[in-house]
Amino acid sequence: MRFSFSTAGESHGPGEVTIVHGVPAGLGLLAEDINRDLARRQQGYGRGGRQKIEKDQIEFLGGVRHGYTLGSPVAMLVRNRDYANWEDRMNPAPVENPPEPITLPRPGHADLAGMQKYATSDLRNILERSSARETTARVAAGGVARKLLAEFGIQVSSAVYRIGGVAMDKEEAALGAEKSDSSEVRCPDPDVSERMKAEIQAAQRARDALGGEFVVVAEGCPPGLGSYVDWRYKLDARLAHAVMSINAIKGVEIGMGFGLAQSRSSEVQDEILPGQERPVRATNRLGGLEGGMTNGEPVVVSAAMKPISTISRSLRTVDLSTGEPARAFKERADSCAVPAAAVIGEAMVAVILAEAFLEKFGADNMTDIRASYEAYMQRIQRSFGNEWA
Ligand code: EPS
Repeated sequence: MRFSFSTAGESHGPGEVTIVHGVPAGLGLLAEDINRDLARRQQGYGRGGRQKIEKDQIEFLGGVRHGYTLGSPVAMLVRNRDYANWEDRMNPAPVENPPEPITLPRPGHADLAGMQKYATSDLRNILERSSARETTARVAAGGVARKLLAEFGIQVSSAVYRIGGVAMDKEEAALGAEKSDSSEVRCPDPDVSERMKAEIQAAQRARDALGGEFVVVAEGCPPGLGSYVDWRYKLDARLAHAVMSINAIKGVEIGMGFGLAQSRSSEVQDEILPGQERPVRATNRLGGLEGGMTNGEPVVVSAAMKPISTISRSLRTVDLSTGEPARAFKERADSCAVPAAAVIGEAMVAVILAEAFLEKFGADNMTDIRASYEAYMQRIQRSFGNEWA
């Protein structure tokens, strides 16, 4: 079965559920492997009060025995601690005194189109699932993917290079991505980090919110993940889909992305040089992807996140119970979640790379996958010729 995952759960409901399919048997997997990333997602300057309530940790419900995967679906649960405060409002069972419906949709959120689409007059029925709380479950899936990739020396990291008007060079941020865990805004440059924090403080004082840009880097990918032979296999397109699906993301770039459009071809293509083990590139402007396949250089994907749409300085809307002009619904919210989005970006990139890796080397168990991977790596090291015959 193809490596993939699905999630279930509402923001203030009992919990967030992840089921990961297509995980080979024999992969070492501990709750700590997943919890580390869940904790990284909860960090970041500019988060609201909710992160003080939650301490995300998974319980395995299936697919793992004595620290190793079984080849069956891996099911994980993160309980929402905040549910204790929302039991009446979010109880799966009918309650005696249901809360008043919320009828003031927020511009920029899923509220209005969601209410129209799902035929409800209470926008809580929409916001609970469209909330970015769901990304907890995605990061749990990313943790499984990351564990598989690490077995083959593939490491995924991220950095924030823009928050509002404060930015650093994207390439420099990508090179320093491994250092970004020590910054409260996931920015590898300490001076820029401080300026980003000040920018967030200024937005908070104005009762507003900020977006930004982050870059995800995957090092150690073998050449040939993904394929040009069919549009559905193209890895750049699959990465863009996965990263664009993260809440509030409005743009995705591969390598220099839109910047490539401004230059001549000779300034853009990554020239091929003889390497020690196999050919390498003089530069990596195309973000490690050519023809929809990895080329062995680091995979570099970046994304732009719009500012969060729940702000206490609320914007104009229409009260759907009266049709009259009104001010949008306000709820406790973050003022900046770009650092968290970067960790979620890592998870989505890891999931797509794991899917493509298993397409190439896939089997039911880690022993056979290792053999297939090693045979491929040996072949591309020793040969440039036609081996079809
Ligand atoms: C979110 C609103 C806030 C955020 C939430 C995403 O939730 P609450 O209304 O409970 O304060 O904290 O993010 C998380 C809970 C999380 O774990 O990231 C939204 O509307 O998207």
